[in-house]
Amino acid sequence: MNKSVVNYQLQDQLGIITINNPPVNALSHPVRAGLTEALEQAASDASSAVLIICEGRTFIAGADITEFGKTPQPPHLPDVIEAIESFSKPVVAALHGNALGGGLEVALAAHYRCAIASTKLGLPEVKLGLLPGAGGTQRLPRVVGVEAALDMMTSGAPINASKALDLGLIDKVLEGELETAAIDYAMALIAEGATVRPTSHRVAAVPEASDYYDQYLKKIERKSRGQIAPGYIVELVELSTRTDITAGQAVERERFMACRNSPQASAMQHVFFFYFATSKLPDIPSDTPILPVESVAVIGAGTMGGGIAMCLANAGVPVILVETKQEFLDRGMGVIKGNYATSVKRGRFSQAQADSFLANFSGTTNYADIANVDVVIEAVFENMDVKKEVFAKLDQACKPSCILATNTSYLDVDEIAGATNRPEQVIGAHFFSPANVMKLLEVVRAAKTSPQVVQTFMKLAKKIGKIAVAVRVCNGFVGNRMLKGYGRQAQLCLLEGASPEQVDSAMQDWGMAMGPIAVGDLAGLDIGYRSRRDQGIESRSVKESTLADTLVEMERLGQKSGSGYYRYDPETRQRQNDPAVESLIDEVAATWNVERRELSKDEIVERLVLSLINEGAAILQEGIAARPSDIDIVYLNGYGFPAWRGGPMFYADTLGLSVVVEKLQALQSSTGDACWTPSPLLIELAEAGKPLTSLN
Ligand code: 3H9
Repeated sequence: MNKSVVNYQLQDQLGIITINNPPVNALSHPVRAGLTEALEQAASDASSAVLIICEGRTFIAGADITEFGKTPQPPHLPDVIEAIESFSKPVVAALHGNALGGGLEVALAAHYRCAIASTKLGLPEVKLGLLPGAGGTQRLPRVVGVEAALDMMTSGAPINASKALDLGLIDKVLEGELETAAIDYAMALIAEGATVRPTSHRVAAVPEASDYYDQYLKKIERKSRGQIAPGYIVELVELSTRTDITAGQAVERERFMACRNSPQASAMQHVFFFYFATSKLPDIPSDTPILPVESVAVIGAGTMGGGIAMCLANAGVPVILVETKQEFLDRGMGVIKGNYATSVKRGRFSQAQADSFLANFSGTTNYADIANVDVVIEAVFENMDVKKEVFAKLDQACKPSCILATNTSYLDVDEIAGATNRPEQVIGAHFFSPANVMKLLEVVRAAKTSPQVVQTFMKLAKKIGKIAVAVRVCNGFVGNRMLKGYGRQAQLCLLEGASPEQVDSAMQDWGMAMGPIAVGDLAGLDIGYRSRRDQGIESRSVKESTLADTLVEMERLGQKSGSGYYRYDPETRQRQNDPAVESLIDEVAATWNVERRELSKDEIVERLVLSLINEGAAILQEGIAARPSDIDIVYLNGYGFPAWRGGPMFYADTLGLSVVVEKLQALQSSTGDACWTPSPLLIELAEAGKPLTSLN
């Protein structure tokens, strides 16, 4: 047996199998081999039961992603899992950290399961374009029932230990230190004379409604649009209720292989693999010392500031909220308290947790009170003069080692840093709204930001649960800069003949979470309107923003005012097409001498997606993003790009860069629009026959 990754010892009557395969005890080949050998040893010794437990920060977090795409070496995971389930003595799995994917499948084959309270349990394979391939689709419904199994597997979202206990996924929540509590539990089972309890012998109840599975597919239609794995999962769960595990697993294997060999799985695994790379910056050594962050001040208690403060407080970081007047502070705190109350009502947090988060808040209207904080995150109005004034004051008020971060979605962070005497301590932080929900964070490295400050902020971002992508300064950074061209094409498609509904459904059917026109209505059309005026662009002076300017001036601001590009039902908020907008589009098109015509779905998709790709390539060439995968991570986590297409840069490779260049050139010659000039990087790579992902 490979002693270093799997160890076996007999302690009293208990055989203890300990897995130690940092960082996340993934089921690499030596772990599978070690587990098999340990079971063989336990089969013939004096043990009465076996405990499977992990060292380090987590139980098994799944199959080993570094083995993806390689020829699997025996023993294969389904065989190891079968050996656990058919073991002649009771097997107990003790979980902590994350029991995910193959890890939870191992636990499902054990006869008894216990977990410490902070454990997360899940089958996230669907996020990798896969389905649980080691019996999970057949065992989970037998343990938790059809509905909960479907929810867990089609969403990929983990559940916590208390929910797992309610569902019967674990038998006990352990208190105290993991190993001691797990051994006590296993010894108690031995003392009770507990017997083996193979999961495969259990039967999942058949749902009463005859159209149950059709209804379920309908329910998940929007979230799983375009993906193949969720449909297979539903089919396999249904199978688990009417067949034995051997037959069920045979079909599971076939479906797993179909998923594994699909382009979707390659795309999603590409994203997954490079997701871990985003926190590693090519030019900053990973051992760069980081600065201590014991407390943070957030300037501005509005929607953004409040959301950012909640992320910090939830991660246990004391936060001082700073406002100009007590009444603004009170209002901000009121909203925060309301948000926590809603979360408690929805079961996201317990009252005790919410209370402990709230205890991390304090407030002030006096900058002198933040003299000793380690980090300040400014979240005031998006206006350069206001921000510069705040930064000059912060520079005076805060200790020299304090990091000063500005939350901005497009402003020049170098200019803001220039308002201080410590530009090396200034960094940008583009949070996405709502900040306490959205995971993406663009960390903007200004010209003089020190590596230590960048590293510290990236670590802080991870601590507060963000997916942080480091970017450089330019208007709109990565995400919004690319969005500008994408949004422009959407507007031009409207003028040239498409309706809002046609543009939105083309993009949604292609896989985007929402169409661009509906996103505009959701965000509020006044935001773009204000930003254009801030940039000195006169209302209705630009072809592609004339329609939006006109709508705002008609007080059609989007969902919040009940109408924008669409009308919204005041009760249901359901959107309806509005003939008045159709006529308005005709008028605007006539003003700009645009002849309206029929646009196909394909044309709409091609123009919008190609504009993302071309701008993304320009961003790479300018060094605004360090890697193509960073751009993909931004688009998947902040802009609703379909994960199964891998992100705009990965998708460009699947089209082939020479095809991309040809299409751009064709658009350029048919429209004469400079936006279609192919980025030199695309031409260079296409000529060399290399994909964008070769730059990762
Ligand atoms: C599966 O199981 C399929 C089966 O059904 C098929 C059966 C046939 N393997 O995120 P972190 C590394 S599919 C290898 O910063 P955290 C990661 O690269 C799999 N390595 O930590 C990083 O390395 P480094 C289903 C892995 O504490 C380090 O761990 N499983 C794996 O914030 C730390 O990562 C999943 O989808 C892996 N599977 O979060 C779980 N996972 O330090 C995926 C991580 O060198 N993993 N690493 O950069 C996660 O969600 C998070 O990593 C986890 C820990 C929540 C576990």
